[in-house]
Amino acid sequence: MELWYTERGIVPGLGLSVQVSKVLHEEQTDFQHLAIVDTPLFGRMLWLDNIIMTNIKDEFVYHEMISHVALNTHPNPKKVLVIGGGDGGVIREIIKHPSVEKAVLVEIDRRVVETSKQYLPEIACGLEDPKVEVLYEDGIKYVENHKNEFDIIITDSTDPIGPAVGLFEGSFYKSCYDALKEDGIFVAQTESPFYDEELIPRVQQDIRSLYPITKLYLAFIPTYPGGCWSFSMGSKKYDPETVDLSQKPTYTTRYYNHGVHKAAFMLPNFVRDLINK
Ligand code: AAT
Repeated sequence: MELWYTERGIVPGLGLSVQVSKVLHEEQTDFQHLAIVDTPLFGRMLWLDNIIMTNIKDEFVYHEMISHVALNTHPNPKKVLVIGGGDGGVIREIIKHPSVEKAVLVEIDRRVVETSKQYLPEIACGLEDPKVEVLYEDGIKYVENHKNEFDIIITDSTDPIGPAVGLFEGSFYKSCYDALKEDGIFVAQTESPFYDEELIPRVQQDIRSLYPITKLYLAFIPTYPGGCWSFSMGSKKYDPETVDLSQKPTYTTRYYNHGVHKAAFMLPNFVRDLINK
């Protein structure tokens, strides 16, 4: 008998099914349902509340693109904050940058970090680095209590349901703005431009009301609905499209390079229309 897991719910009317060869772990944490499964197509996968979070096969695209675009736009990022991202993939990319002295991960659900370390060491490997501090609390509260501290803030959050709803609200974006230094950069994963026509314009407007430079960029992520995924950026000083990347190394990346950095901001017309709404 074949076992299939289906992601459904974030896009009404759409199901995304993956064949599962083995269920390694399932539990109800204090915040969400967590599953680790092996699959023939994507290798090991992390699911939260029946939604695909990450997997061995395509995780590099998301984790590189949410991290390196901002880290290579800022001339000297030293202190970086990640909200969510308990699997550790974003942290692994951030600490590739030699300028980074400290990376703080604020994850609401301790069990995501613990199970990722146990079952997904390829992704979680950076979490033990001495530059990394892992805190278990609500990212919304954390940013409210920090001012003028970070060069970069990255929101690697679940979809806007459950504990992540507040991570897509104007008051959270304002707190992040205040937690950034005077030349800081904010990046968030902001869902599918094809399926989430309501969220992206709203987030763009919120960011535009705070930052002089507001951008949307895209990457191709096979296991997220639609395959085309968006990231929203607010920058106080540095423009990611005009930044000179020629002196920046590309580190050991499989998706990100300087051409992709610039190309990611070239938006199809239907996406341009969304951000100008
Ligand atoms: N690296 C890709 C994985 C994720 S998981 C996002 C994480 O955000 C989860 O571990 C969840 O527990 C955490 N989270 C949710 N709300 C909060 C909060 N308020 N404070 C801190 N952490 C939070 C992203 C997957 C994207 C899926 C797209 N379909």
